[in-house]
Parts: sequence; structure tokens; C-alpha cells
Amino acid sequence: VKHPLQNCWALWYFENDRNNVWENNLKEIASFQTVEDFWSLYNHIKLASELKQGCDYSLFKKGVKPMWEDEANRRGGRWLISLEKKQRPNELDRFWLDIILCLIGEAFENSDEVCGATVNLRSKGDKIGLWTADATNGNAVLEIGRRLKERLRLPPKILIGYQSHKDTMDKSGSVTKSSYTL
Ligand code: M7G
Repeated sequence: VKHPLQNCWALWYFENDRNNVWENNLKEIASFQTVEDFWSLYNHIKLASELKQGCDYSLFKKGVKPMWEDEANRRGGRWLISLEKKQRPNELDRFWLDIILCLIGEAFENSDEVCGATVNLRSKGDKIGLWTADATNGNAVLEIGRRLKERLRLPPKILIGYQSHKDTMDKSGSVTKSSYTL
């Protein structure tokens, strides 16, 4: 018998095709709700570092689209880990897998607040974001951020910032201010 996860999760893939509006480039690839089905999926898809520039993977609770406008996300925000270019070959895949294991293993006290996570492959530097449901829930946001840093073994001097999606949306292009930094 397979080992059930507490939640059902969906994996999404985004490929940057400029002929389409952003949302239409977003595709739900697969979903799973057991440990075994997670590993069979993981073992048969490309590593994040093997995706083309401009592509994303997202892992979200089933039923939540990996976009700001989704009802589950629209009051929320994300913890953002900005990677240096040189981290793609040696750290990106480990960070992404560790974040997935935190999500599906419900590693946070406030796991109910977690919506999902995204990895963006970008020439200017890759990004990993952990999305939570309520940017005004400071206690939950901070607990999740602290644990995330711990689980990814990010050194204290590497700072991560939390930004509400509303601020990200309004600031599109320029730098978004962080509501919290850890
Ligand atoms: P990005 O892919 O998050 O980061 O956003 P990047 O700037 O490093 O590539 C790029 C652009 O994609 C944004 O400026 C938006 O036009 C669009 N976009 C990204 N996200 C996450 C969303 C979203 O959730 N909803 C909508 N409508 N557009 C988005």
C-alpha cells in the first residue's frame, strides 16, 4: 500500500512563448498524493537546472493555480530566494528538491498557510519562491521563512525577503520592497 501525503499536489510547467498571454503558457503536468507517486514523477522529469531559460516549475496544492490572481494566493505573498548564476549547477536542484520535500512533508507549523512553490530559470539569476496565503499573517510568514532557511541550510548572511503578490504585481519590472527579511 502506498504512503499517502496529507495533501494532493499538482506540478505545473511554464514555457515562455511570447505569442501567448502569460497564463496560457502555464500547464498542469501531473498531480500526486502519495510518496511513491511523487518519486515516480520526480524521477521521470527534467531537473529544474535542465529546463530552458525562461521556464518555471511550480508545485501547488491541487486546485490552486500558481498565479497571483488565484483566490488562494491573492492575499498572499512569497519568500524569495534569489540565486547567483553560479548556483544553478550545484545548488538549484538541491534547493528545489528540499523545498518540495518541505511542502509535501508538511514541514511547517503553519503548513496550512502554504500554497506552493515556484522555481524560475532566468538568465539574470534563477529564483525560488515559496508562496503563502496571507501576507498579513506575520507569525506564520516568519515561522515559515525561518524554517525554510534552516531546511535549505542557507547561511545566515544570505538574506531572503518576503513580498506580497500585490506589491510584486504593482512593481512589475522594478524592485519590489520586502515586508519581511530573514
Ligand atoms: P516572473 O516570471 O515571475 O519573473 O514574472 P521574471 O520577471 O524574472 O521573469 C514575469 C512576468 O510574468 C510578470 O511581469 C507578469 O507579466 C507575468 N506573471 C508572472 N506571474 C507569477 C504572474 C501571475 O501570477 N499572474 C499574472 N497575470 N502574470 C504573471
